[in-house]
Amino acid sequence: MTAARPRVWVSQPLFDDIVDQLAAHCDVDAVATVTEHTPAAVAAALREADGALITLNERIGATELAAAPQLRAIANVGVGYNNLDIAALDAREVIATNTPDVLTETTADLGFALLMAAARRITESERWLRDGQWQQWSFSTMLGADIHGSTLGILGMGRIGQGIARRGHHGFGMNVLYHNRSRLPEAVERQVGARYAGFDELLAQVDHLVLVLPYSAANHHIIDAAALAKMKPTATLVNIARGGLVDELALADALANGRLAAAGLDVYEGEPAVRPELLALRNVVLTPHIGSASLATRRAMVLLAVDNLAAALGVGPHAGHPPTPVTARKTSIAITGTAGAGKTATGTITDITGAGKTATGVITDIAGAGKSATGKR
Ligand code: 8YV
Repeated sequence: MTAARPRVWVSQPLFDDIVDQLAAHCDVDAVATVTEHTPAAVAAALREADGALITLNERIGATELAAAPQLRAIANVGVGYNNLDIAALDAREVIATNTPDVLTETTADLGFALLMAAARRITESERWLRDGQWQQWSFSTMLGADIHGSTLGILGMGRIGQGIARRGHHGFGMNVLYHNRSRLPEAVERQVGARYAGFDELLAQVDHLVLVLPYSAANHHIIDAAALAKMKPTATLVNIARGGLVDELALADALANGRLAAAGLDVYEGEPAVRPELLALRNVVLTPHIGSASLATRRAMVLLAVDNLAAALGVGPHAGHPPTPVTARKTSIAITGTAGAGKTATGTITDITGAGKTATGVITDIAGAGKSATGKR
């Protein structure tokens, strides 16, 4: 039965004035200091919770769900949600939400900042200067690689990838190539000024490669020694997505041995721990997972997560309609397209957790006059 006031757990200190909005509808248990929660602590915190507002630090899978019988909603503060086992959440019909869109431009900015810092050796130069090594101006000090007019590669062409492409094409006159699971519509390619390339072509052609694809087990270490060997030795690699995409030891080896010129990393496989092999290198710029870390954007992320959580729990102004869900919770939907033979239809889903999205769904139970159905995104 639905509790009158849902109980929610907030896993980290966020912005109190925004999180406090939940208290209008929910009983809130908010963690007051930055905490590294063990899986057992997450499970314990969720034991009596109806919902949770969490960050990428907290992992939720079948074990945590088994300990959380009342749990109905997880609002992830972040666009990436590889900390969540979506299949396990779907199986329990727990709604999960993320925070896309609001962080797109800020994260694309950071990607470009890392690219420029790495290719033009900004942080390396600064360390050298502060160390008192600038004794005399010399023509060959800190020679780097150009950004303008070079070839930019983007692996993963979602919203942030497109933001990087726009910056590269329109701002720096770059020749932009991208590789993605699916090709963008030609009109979008034209708008962002990018051309589709195969994975190997992308690796071989580009002067700078930015990783912006979501992490999954299938693309673990997609940039490994073999991929790095296909890149130009003068190239720059930037990772603003997830650490697990890159074999960091292979990357450190390539950077140390002149097989790759430079790298800019915001994410790490074992973060917050950073491999000593990377820390020892002068030609890698390292930032502590700050892709979305502008004050305005982090506030917008928390606001969206709060809206999502309340809505998924059936309270607040968007009750029942979380703005940005990632799970395909079964619900009653209206298909405005045409239902075809075999109960398969393509249509616009107008009333599901992903409202307004166009979807292809397999209808499993037609409820009325070919218009209302139960289906899956
Ligand atoms: C977040 C991120 O700050 O959105 C993401 O996927 O990696 C960052 O922007 C982080 O997820 C906080 O939970």
